[in-house]
Amino acid sequence: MGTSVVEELDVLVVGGGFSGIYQLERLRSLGFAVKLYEAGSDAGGVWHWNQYPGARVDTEATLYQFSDERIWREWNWSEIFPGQEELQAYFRFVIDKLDLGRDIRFSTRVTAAQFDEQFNTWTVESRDERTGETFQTRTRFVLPLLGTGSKALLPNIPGLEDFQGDYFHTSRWPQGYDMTGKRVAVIGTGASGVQVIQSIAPEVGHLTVFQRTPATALPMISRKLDAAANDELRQGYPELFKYREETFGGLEYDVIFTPTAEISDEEFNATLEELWFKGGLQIWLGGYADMFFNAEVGNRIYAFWREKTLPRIKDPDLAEKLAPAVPPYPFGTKRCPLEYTYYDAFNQDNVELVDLKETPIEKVTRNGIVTTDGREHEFEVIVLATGFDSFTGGLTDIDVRSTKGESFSEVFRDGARTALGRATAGFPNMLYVYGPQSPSAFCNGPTCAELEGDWVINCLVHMRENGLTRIEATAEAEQEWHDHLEALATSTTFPLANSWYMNANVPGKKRELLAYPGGLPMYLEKCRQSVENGYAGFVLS
Ligand code: N01
Repeated sequence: MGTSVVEELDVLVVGGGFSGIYQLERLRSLGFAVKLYEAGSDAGGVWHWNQYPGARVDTEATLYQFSDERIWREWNWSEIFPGQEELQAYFRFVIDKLDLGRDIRFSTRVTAAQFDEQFNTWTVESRDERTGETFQTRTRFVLPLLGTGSKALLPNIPGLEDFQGDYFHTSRWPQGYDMTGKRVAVIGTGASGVQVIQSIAPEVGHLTVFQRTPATALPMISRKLDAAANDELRQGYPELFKYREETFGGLEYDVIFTPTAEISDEEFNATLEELWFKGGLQIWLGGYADMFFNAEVGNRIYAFWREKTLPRIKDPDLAEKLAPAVPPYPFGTKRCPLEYTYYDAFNQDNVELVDLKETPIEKVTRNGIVTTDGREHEFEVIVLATGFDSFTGGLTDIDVRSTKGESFSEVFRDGARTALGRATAGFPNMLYVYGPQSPSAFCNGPTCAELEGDWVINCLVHMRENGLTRIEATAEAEQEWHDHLEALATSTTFPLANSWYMNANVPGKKRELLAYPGGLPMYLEKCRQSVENGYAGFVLS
């Protein structure tokens, strides 16, 4: 770290998604010297990075927004599941309305950070992505608010770099890239892949989808919202913002706790039917909670899903690949993508499916992809919808050193370590929101950005009021939190699937559930208890 210090701060917020913007606004209004650095060139966090065709939020806009009345009083949504452009426009509106732009540095990537034990400050090194220049920031606190999807996961396929056509990850989509008439491959059928596939299928010349595990995609069922509909929704917002705290996923609906063993098949199916037609993620995060604890229940829901899905796919062989008779995993243990025309797209003559369970990819050549049956599939474009090194990838990407000189990769060697999902021992004055071992992937982003975020804000105010300059998680609290999560996780069906929730998507990464599976109310209660017990789990000095 040789460059000069250009900024002295109380708090450096890293990342311009919901969590970062919330912290910036609240901390600044409380008189902290705070700035936000964002590697992207524009607002929105994931909504800046994920500009692939068809990118669209899959929780309802009613709660996929800030609870700040100055914003929702004026902002009108055009539909209940808005698209990427609208979400990015929303972020720009928020930044302008709250005059946050003067404290945000876009195109600024934090690359390294070192803690100074003498002054209890971090020295952070950043790079201007446009000029390549580096500079340092000295700050009391660092909040790396990097979400779960900031580090793209590129598949380790031999020959990929030799491919003569274009290839890119869904979260690095070249702006305005024209696919018309091209021969395109999409690898991956998670939430991103499903959205890309259904969007580009009508315009590309030929599309080959490489599927490793079938998705259990659900109908999105959006609806347009005019001014009157927005006015009507606004009336309910204050109550919704309160209600979200009581729900498992921080949403406007909650899971159903009625034990499925106590209800008839008719009632079970009638409820599923109702949830299905409500659309979105309701059958999952608003469905029977039993599915998360009993694979049999998950399989019954899978059977319902399959019955709904099969009639959409004309070719029976293809139908069996996309919606197999034997559930590939208990329903609910992998994220359900939302779709409009995903399954219909496979009825088009120009769309083909390669089942990687039958014929895995062997290599990429200059011209395309070779599968183990010896076939070379020729392409002009390869889309990598292969997901993210979630939960910890954003942190391990930065060369942060603990007080013992260890990097995050070293500290997380045998699994992620945090107290309350809030901080890691050895990294004082570094606090997370929506990070590893918090509800994150199971919680609506804006909900957790605010409710978890309040813990951080209150803590920093408490420290300022009491003349405290250092907070650090204890190793004992980390162990306790780890054991608590593990006990919860082993009681659920999540470990039965190879999902990104389990880290199973990243070769060599410890297999463990890093999203808190106890639901938001239980998590918030743990956070409250920590505060009431004098920030139990943390040493403040
Ligand atoms: O990533 P994923 P995503 N060879 O990890 C496959 C959020 N999100 O970007 O299932 C071949 O879910 C992999 O196969 P498998 C949302 O939380 C939200 O789609 O591991 N295939 C899988 O099919 C979501 O859950 C929204 O066997 C490989 C796919 O690639 C999260 O982001 C929209 C492979 C990756 O799916 C991540 O979604 C989009 C390989 N080497 C995303 N490696 C909305 O709000 C991976 N795959 C709308």
